Amino acid sequence: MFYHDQLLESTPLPHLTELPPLGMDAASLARDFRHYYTYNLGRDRHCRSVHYAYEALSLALRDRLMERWKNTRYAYDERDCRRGYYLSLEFLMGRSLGNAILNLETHEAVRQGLYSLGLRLEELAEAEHDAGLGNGGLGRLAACFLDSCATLALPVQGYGLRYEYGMFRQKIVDGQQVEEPDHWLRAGNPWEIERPEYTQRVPFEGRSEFYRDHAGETRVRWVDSRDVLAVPYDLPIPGFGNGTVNTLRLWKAAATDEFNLGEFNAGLYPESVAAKNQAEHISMILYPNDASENGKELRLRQQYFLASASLQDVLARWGGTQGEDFSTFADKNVFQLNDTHPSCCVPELMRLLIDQHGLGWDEAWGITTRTMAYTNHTLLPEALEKWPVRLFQRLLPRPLEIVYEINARFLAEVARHWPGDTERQRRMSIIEEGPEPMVRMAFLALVGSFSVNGVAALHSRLLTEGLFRDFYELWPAKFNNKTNGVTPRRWLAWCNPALARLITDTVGQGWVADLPQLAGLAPRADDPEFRQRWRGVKQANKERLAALVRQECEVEFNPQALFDVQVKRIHEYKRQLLNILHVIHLYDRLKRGDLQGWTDRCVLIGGKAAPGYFMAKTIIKLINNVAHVVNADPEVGSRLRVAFLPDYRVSAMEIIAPGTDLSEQISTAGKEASGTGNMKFMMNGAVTIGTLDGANIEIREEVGAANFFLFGMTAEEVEQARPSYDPAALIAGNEELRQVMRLLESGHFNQFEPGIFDPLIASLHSPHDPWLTLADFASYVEAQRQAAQAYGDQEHWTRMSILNSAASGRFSTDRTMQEYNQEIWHLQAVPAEPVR
Ligand code: 26Q
Repeated sequence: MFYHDQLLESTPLPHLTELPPLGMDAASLARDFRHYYTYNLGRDRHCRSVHYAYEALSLALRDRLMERWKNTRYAYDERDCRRGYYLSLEFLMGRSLGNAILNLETHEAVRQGLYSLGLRLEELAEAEHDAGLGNGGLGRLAACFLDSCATLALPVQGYGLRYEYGMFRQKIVDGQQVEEPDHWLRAGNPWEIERPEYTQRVPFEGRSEFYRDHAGETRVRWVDSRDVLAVPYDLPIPGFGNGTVNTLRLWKAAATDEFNLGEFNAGLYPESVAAKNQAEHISMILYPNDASENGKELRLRQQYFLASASLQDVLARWGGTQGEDFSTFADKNVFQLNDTHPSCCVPELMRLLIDQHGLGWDEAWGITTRTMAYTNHTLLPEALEKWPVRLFQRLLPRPLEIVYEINARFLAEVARHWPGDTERQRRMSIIEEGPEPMVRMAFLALVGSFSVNGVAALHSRLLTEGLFRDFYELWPAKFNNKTNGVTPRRWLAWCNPALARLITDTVGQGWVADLPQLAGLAPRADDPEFRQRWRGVKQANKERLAALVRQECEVEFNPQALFDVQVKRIHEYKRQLLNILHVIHLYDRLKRGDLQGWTDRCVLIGGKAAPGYFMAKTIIKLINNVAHVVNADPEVGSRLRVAFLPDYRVSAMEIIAPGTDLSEQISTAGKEASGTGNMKFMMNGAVTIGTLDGANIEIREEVGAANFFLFGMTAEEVEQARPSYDPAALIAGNEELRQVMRLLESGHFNQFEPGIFDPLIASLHSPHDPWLTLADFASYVEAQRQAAQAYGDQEHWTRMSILNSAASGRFSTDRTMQEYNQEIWHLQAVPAEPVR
């Protein structure tokens, strides 16, 4: 019995929750602000902490969201519409205040209301701690998807975990990454609503047993399990200007009462509290690894916890209206799995339907494979999730039985399709045989889904040719592409208000919810007066970025110089190392006095390394050491500046993207599934220097080859070159590269730290370097030369900048979500009642 289980004795009157709409004007907002500040937070004019002002404003705005939230729920319920669920272990939401203001279209009223109180919105907005519940691309994509679904009025709900600790905070100490815990909830979170009345119960461990039910049927149940409670916290997801507010439901793990009672009464108080802790650990921390974390029990617990709690939640709602009739369940529900992380959903939906609701295998399998859809985000073999069968067996005995049964039936189908081809059965089996048998989660997701998609055209094609080739031959119609995007609300309208104003003055305001309208900017690229205004905006944004760099890195960036930026997770395949080799080359040129066609340049690199990823951490150290040497050299002066920005995160990108001239997208071709930072930069008028990888290819197609600095091998060339890759010959054949390697190997950047860069040097020399870093050096340097030259002609550069922004219309997640909806989900938009 919980406190929320006790019900009112009488049925409340309908008007219990009937209220007049809240005012959206400055005076109403200021009044509610004062109300919250005074009565709810208990602060007065003596309190100078900006946090409480932020909180009071957030609560006032949350009220405005709340009435739209309720209307949206009612609209969905009344229409009894088909619904989508986006399941993800990560939602990298960043800050919510600005997003709420933008999407409620109440910026001006808020600004004025605060002004009447002597407060400044920017200052309050910056007091909000980022919700860093994700590693990088995959997590941020989930957040952008939710924004677009709400804007399109699609009935889509997010399901995730409410990590107590988000992505670690990165400090740089002596040039090295130091991780600090991100206790983001310490100051409370005004954006979440706890809903304990929808708590679910998730089993672990124990065993399964047969029994006979009332009708004499043999059935299976999971017994002696150790259960953990899943308590939901809901976050509002406002659409842009349309009155829709969707939901992101995040689960927190809590111990059941048994933990508190059983052992406690037996006099085992410490043991009882320890068990309680173990249960609550499940939602304690986000794994900070953006390639898979192999074999970590807690991670598998998290994944199953999300899958089970979310599916039970959906089934409970279903039961509330349909009882035990599942005949239309698959017509009314669709689950999109964000990579394999939630792929326990496949056996879990089977288990719930069969064990809890008494369906037969075939009916349950029909429902599962008509409701599950899987998105793949990587081709890197080391990032493909596999779990030891032994661990699966101990933690999830009943789901494992179901996985075995799914596999047996699937392999029978393979055998029918390719009679006698046992090699193919071995290759395609969900269970990888060997000394330590493994569950292949990608195959599990694929077999259990009706749709499998990659995240950019190249990536989707490579999936069907490589990793999933056998499956593509078996089920070609399952495979499709959905090129990623980013939300133009956060990534242009909010983060770049000056450019947004200029764009609206030029093409009208429709672009915010219809990004292809940016194409209307293109003709203006030839207008010198327009170019001057565009340049003025970029200049101001570069000053804002320079201020951030000054504050965080203590490095002075000259806003007249070319701002050359690479921000993303640190990974060998993303080749931050290639970037820094180019920086060393520029430094070498300056030392040699080679100033021919020189363009002053400020290089900014930022990103987090997984705490256990030694090479990535060494790359961070090298960037910092090179920055130190270059910035301190009087011969270099202001011609070249280098900075490593600590703690790269969503709110930092909101300042970085608008202030960037040149966007570095330089991964080894065939390795970056899509990339989404590339799109944020493009939208904000940066020009890309990049390889033919991921969505870069589509970016270049949209903007035209003349407005993109292309270099490097294609994905096919990379695979052809691999066997004969010869770094020694590349070094010997390129004087500039020889000088760079000489400087690096002489210890010039580690004078008092002998040998620390040896592992990086060795990887560059290795013929087995998986990323073929040196193969693209010459063409990279050449493309950089062209970029520098282009920047030297400011009229020409500004033209390219405008054309990039103008051509970015395709990279809105509004387009991406429309494609998911038309080709996978088939949901009807349900416009919300306007709040009058
Ligand atoms: C898996 C198992 C255990 C622990 C951690 C993980 C894990 C966590 C995060 C594995 C992978 C990730 C994140 C992957 C990711 O961000 N991929 C990126 O997804 C973007 C959105 O589709 C693409 O644009 C990027 O190209 C891709 O690298």
